[in-house]
This record gives sequence, structure tokens and C-alpha cells, in this order.
Amino acid sequence: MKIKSISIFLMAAAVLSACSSGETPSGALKARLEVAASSGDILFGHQDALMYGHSWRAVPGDDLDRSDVKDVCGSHPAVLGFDLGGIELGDDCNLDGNPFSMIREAAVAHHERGGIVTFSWHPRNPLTGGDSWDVSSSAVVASVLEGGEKHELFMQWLSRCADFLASLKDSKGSPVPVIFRPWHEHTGSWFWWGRDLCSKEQYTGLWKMTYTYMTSDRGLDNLVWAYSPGAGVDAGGYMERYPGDDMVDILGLDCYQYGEAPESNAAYSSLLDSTLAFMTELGKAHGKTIALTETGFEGIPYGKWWTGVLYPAVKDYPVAYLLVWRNAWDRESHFYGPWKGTLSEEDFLEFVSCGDIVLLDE
Ligand code: BMA
Repeated sequence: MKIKSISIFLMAAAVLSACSSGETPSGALKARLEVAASSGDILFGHQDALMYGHSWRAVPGDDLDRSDVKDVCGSHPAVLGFDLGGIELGDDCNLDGNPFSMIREAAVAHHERGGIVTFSWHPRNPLTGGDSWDVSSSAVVASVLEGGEKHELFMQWLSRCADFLASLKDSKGSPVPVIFRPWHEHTGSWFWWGRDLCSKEQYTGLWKMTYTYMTSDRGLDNLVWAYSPGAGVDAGGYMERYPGDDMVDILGLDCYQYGEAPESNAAYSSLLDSTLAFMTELGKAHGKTIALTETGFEGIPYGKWWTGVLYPAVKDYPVAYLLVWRNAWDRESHFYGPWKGTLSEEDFLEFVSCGDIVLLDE
């Protein structure tokens, strides 16, 4: 089995040149993603990988060196995803029960091992007190913008989120660059910031307020900003609520496969194919790297899914990374990555040997 590892030389060259030109930590990460995309590499990512896997869970004090992907193929994913839901309330654990202290430790360890870290955020609903999926009111985004009744509360939420992101420091005390991916899948209407829940101006206002607070007010220079619409839109729909080139670094996409297999394979492949095709053009026009920021097929019920469905759909596009969603430790079939003993295990080994798929090299 051949596992292609992160091209250390190219990565190091990009990072060194970014640093020597006086660039910020986020500039170095951006350069690294661009190198991956332009060389045809696709960095493989998995949500929550070092925290738990299918039927196991790390506990405080563990060395955070286990992942389902490593169990299967000997290397960790190159990209590690985490979610910040709960940080806004000052909770100790995120919405899936991961202690923020362990998330911080895993993120820093992964960065120091040469990997890349990305954060999504499913904050609570500041107006109703419900969760991110509480779409019972379409006044939520308006309420957090300047002048709104929840503005002050929301700025406190942003400040807690910023505190956490600012606390990501390596062993030398330097900021750890990370991909930050707020207000995702806004082209659908299942989150309080979704399409039918706010106007275009309100959505872009929310993004701008978040961006300005994190970068100007708090001076965070370790964030690479990813814009992640959901699938099912055309190029016009994709860009309809784009906040602007000055506030976005990565053009992302969240696209899942639903339904029975193999019947639904073709629909997912063709959706990915057509969306990545226009994203490639948009990436060129706007000077942005593209990425498949979330994907997967819950329970992976098709044994050849990795090489037969996912790989053919992405291989011809300059996708810097793709990230599959989490392998819940406490739910039998809520998994999107491989694990030892699962139906698609052998196929995953073939997938990572395809030549373009990059895992962490240690
Ligand atoms: C969803 C599911 C939930 C989880 C949420 C945030 O897709 O995995 O169980 O709480 O993501 O991680």
C-alpha cells in the first residue's frame, strides 16, 4: 500500500516563503492550501478524528494519537475538523461532548505534527435560546446585528469564540493558523442564519460583523476564512450571499450523499461534479482556493464508495482538501469516515493509494 504523505518540501517552501515575506500565520496556511490545490493533491480530512471514533473515545490525559483513519491505514488525516458549538456560552464541552481543553490540545498537537485544523461553529440560537437548528424565528440574524435586541449578548458570544481561537498557540507561543468556517450551509434553511431566515444584507452583515470583530477588533491573524454554501445551488445561488473577496479565503462546499446505495451514487457524483466545476471557475475568477469542506455518506453503506463514488467526482478538480464528517462513538451508524472492520475499509486503503489523496506524514 502506498500512502502519499504531505509533500513536506513544497509545503515547507510555501510556509517559509510566506513567513520570510513577513506574512501572517494565516498567510502561511493559505499558501500551503494553494500549493496543495495547484499540485493536484487533495488533503484528506475527518471531523473530530483525534477525540473519538466509532465505539472508542479519548479521555483527558490521553496522548491524542489515535484516530479511526490511523487505525485503518497507519496515518492520521491531514486535516482535522472540530466544532466550536457551546464556546459562546462559556461551556466546558462542545455540543458533542468534547472538552474544549482537549480540542485545543488536539488542534495544537495536530498542527505541530504537520497537519491542518479547521473549525466550524454551531452556536445556540441567541434569540430563542434553542440550538443552531432552531428555525422557529426569522428575526434572529436581525436581532444580533448592530441595533438589534441581542447585539450585546452576541458580541459577548463572539468574544468567547475569539478568546478560544486566540488561545491556539504552539509550544513556542506562536499562533496556530486554522481554517474558520462560520455561518455554513446558509443556502439551505436548517440553521437560524439560513436562506429563508434572513435577507441577503442581514447574512452578509452577520459575516462582516464576525470578520471585523475577529480580525480588526481582536487582531486575530491566524484565521483563514472559508465560505461554505450547501450543495444544490447553481453558481448564481452559490455567490448570492458571498460576503466579498476581502473577507473570504476559501470557496467551500458542504455536499452529502443521501438515499440508498448504489441507487443514489450517480446523483451525488453528478451534483459534486457540476458544483465543483463552477467552483473551479469561481476560484480562478476570485483568486480563491476551493475545498470540499464537508462531505460523506452516513454509515457508508456502499463498499466501494471511496474509489467508486467520491474519488471519481473530485479527482479532476483543484480541491485543496476534503473533509468527511464525524464517526460518532456512541451511535452505531452515524459515521462518515472509515474504521477498522467497516464495510468500506479495504476500499479506503485503495482510495488513499490513488496518488492524490494526502494523509499526515509524521
Ligand atoms: C451533525 C450531527 C450531530 C452533531 C452536529 C455538530 O451533522 O453529527 O450529531 O451534533 O453535526 O457536530
